[in-house]
Amino acid sequence: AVPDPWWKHAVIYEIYPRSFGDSNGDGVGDLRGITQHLGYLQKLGVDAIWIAPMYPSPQVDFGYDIADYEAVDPQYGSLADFDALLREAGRHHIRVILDMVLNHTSDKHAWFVESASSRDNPKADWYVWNDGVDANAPGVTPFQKRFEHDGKVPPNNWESVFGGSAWEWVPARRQFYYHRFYRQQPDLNWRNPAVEQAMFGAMRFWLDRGVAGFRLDAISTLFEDPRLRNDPERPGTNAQGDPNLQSRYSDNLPEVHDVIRRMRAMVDKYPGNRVLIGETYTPDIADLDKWYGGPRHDELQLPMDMLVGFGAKARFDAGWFRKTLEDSQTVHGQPLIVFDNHDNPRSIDRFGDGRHDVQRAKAIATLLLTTRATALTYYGAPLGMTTATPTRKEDVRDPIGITGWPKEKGRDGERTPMQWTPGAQAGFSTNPRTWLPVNPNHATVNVQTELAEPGSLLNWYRTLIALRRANPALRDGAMSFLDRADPDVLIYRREGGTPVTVLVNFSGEPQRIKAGIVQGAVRTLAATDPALGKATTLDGATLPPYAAWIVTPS
Ligand code: TEU
Repeated sequence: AVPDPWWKHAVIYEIYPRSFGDSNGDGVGDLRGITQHLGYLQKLGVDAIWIAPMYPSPQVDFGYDIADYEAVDPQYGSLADFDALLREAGRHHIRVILDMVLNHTSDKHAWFVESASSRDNPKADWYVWNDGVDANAPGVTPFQKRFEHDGKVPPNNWESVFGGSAWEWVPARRQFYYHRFYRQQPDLNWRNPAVEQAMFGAMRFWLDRGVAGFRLDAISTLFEDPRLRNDPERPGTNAQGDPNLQSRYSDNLPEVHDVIRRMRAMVDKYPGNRVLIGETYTPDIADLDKWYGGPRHDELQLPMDMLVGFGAKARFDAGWFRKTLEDSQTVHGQPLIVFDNHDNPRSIDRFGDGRHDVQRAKAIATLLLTTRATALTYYGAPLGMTTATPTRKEDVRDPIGITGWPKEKGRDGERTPMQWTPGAQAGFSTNPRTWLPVNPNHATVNVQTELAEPGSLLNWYRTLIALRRANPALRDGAMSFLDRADPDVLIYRREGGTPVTVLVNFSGEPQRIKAGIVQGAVRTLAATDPALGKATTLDGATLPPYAAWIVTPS
């Protein structure tokens, strides 16, 4: 039989390269800093790292504004450093996944500089240009009028995800260009086949070097509504309300799926099961399923399921997780679940109550690593690093926080330096001036201290990852929920030669397990409370507050 592709069982670890390890003492993380810490990642049990963009960039959006897709930003190192990282990662049995930003480039990319220079240059049609409309034309909204230039306003009311109009005026062309994100991130025109060719070429550049695949940034918004219809206006604001719900007419258009199918065919020509992961914030599971290609299954292998961990109603609740995890099993492919990334406050804070945060984080880790899903984690999450949101405007680095202060404080809080030791700069850098301040809680929340504490969150992650690797049911088995009405305790069974049952108490009270849920004698594979390990049956056993318990028939 053909063995399952590696990504089906993987633990994937997102690295924000500015914040992981600083090898040259400039206060900013770099590629060698990642290479130096591969031993730690191997010990944790990570199968692959996804590195957020490390290409040359003006760093307006910290790398998500790319100025050259086929090189490394000098502040992160060189192409030789990248090749060394790839080689060393291989020695540690860790694959490397890169971030690919296809929706837009930096406004400093040579393509855009050329495109913006005139209406008739060779790249004139590589971005989304528009003449705009007369400021006095019928139907022009007050929002559009705020962006008037020489009697022209943007062609519609579309808003940038990061605020303001999504259209920016360029005097040299006397036209507007479209930017879904910052104005320094002009959208590429994917209706021009030359754009697809160039971007696929960039992907091949890295595939040829040996990367294991890509995480596709903002993939649902490659195409815009050709009719440029206005988004619905909301009183007091312009069109959009929810930054994670894409604009009404320009999200998930059929054209993007054609691109992905061609991309998948290209990637599949490479040996070694290269993988396409999508940043797919979707409103519901049916929408998510489209990203797999539905029953044809010819698009992304791993679109991210953002519903379990980031859904609008996500809360620390057995019912919420039972419902969304059950939904995640209905897609035409392997689910990929995620609780943490570089765009959202850390899950330990979102799901914590301020008093039992580490216990609750262990429950979340249990879901991440023992349900039937590929697991995506984020640097610092296994330590319980917390969100350190700036409290003063002058400390903010993320432009969202700079322009939106004090309403928006930006994403710096979830991007602070990795906490390796209790020492200076948490062992991240020798330079006291790190690009974001080191969280003072590194005195206790750090790799060195937690490795030495048997009950630490980090050691719970290590236990779960090791178990997931070694146990066929946890690695691969089908999942079904037991006692589906219980409001406090989540119980699920993973099938296999020897089945495994996982129990998680989501309440702050002890919970007695109902008789007959799991019959027969059991043996503990792992438990957050060592006392549970002594039990030989689940009948009548009691789960302490927030406990997680993993058993198998004895
Ligand atoms: O994010 C895309 C995205 O959907 C954002 O709107 C995200 O929801 C927002 O950052 C939350 O505050 C990706 C990257 O993950 C993000 O870091 C980039 O800023 C963005 O694309 C533009 O490239």
